[in-house]
Amino acid sequence: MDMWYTEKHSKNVGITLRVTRTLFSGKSEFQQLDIVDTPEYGRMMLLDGLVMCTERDEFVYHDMIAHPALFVHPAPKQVLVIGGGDGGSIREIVRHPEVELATLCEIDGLVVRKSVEHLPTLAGAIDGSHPKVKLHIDDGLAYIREHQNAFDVILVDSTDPIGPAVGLFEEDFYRLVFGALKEDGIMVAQSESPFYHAQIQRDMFRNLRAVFPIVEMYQAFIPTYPSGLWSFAFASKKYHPVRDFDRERAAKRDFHTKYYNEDLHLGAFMLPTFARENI
Ligand code: AG3
Repeated sequence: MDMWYTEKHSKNVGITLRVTRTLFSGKSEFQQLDIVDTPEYGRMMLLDGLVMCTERDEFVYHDMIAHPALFVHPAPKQVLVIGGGDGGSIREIVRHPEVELATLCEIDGLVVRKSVEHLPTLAGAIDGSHPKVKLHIDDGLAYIREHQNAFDVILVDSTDPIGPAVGLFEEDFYRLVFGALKEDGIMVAQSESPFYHAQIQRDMFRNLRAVFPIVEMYQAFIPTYPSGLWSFAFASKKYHPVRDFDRERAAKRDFHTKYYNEDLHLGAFMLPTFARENI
């Protein structure tokens, strides 16, 4: 049988992938979770029908959500990920030798369990065995309310602002993140597609600017996400992502990154005009 899955990106456009096998399909108390195998992109995770990651292109997203902030902050010791239950962000964070503890706060325990079972290349660091990783199955808002002034870097690895992630795009949440960061802390949040999600970006960056003194957007090319042009918000108390970037330190990193490098770090903050105008 010929099986294909389509995620609609707008009323009239979508992405369609051939699917060979369903590894898991089920509903948690928060959302529908599906993990399927595809010949072109390897295993793929969907939440409520939206592509979260594929084995073939997740390196772009996870390099880019993690490394820019971790190479700008001079001493990222305590790092928190909100969301990111597939483990890809944590996998990249623990490669930084300065990191002492990487905490994952994911609302949906099913996502973590099924990622460990079916997405081992992503979830290897969240299977409970990594000495630098702590797992909390909890609501991100509740967690940071209890952990103020605790983190050097916070990554918000959320879904689109529908379902359980709505609150992660609001000003009240950014105020809590600001408080959960130490006095020179940095937050990075995935910030949707500049091509398809202009209004979400406008609202999100307005909310961020109401809280953080430094707010910039950067981009990455992610083939399986709407339009392929994806973005991240860099919100910071002290360090600017370009002016305070230590190019030498990034160039001397002792681990391989398939997407991120010290030149791309700077290039990613250079935006096309239409994207700049969204924020
Ligand atoms: N989080 C960002 C997913 C947004 C994709 N949106 C979509 N397909 N409509 C991905 C989680 C990876 N750790």
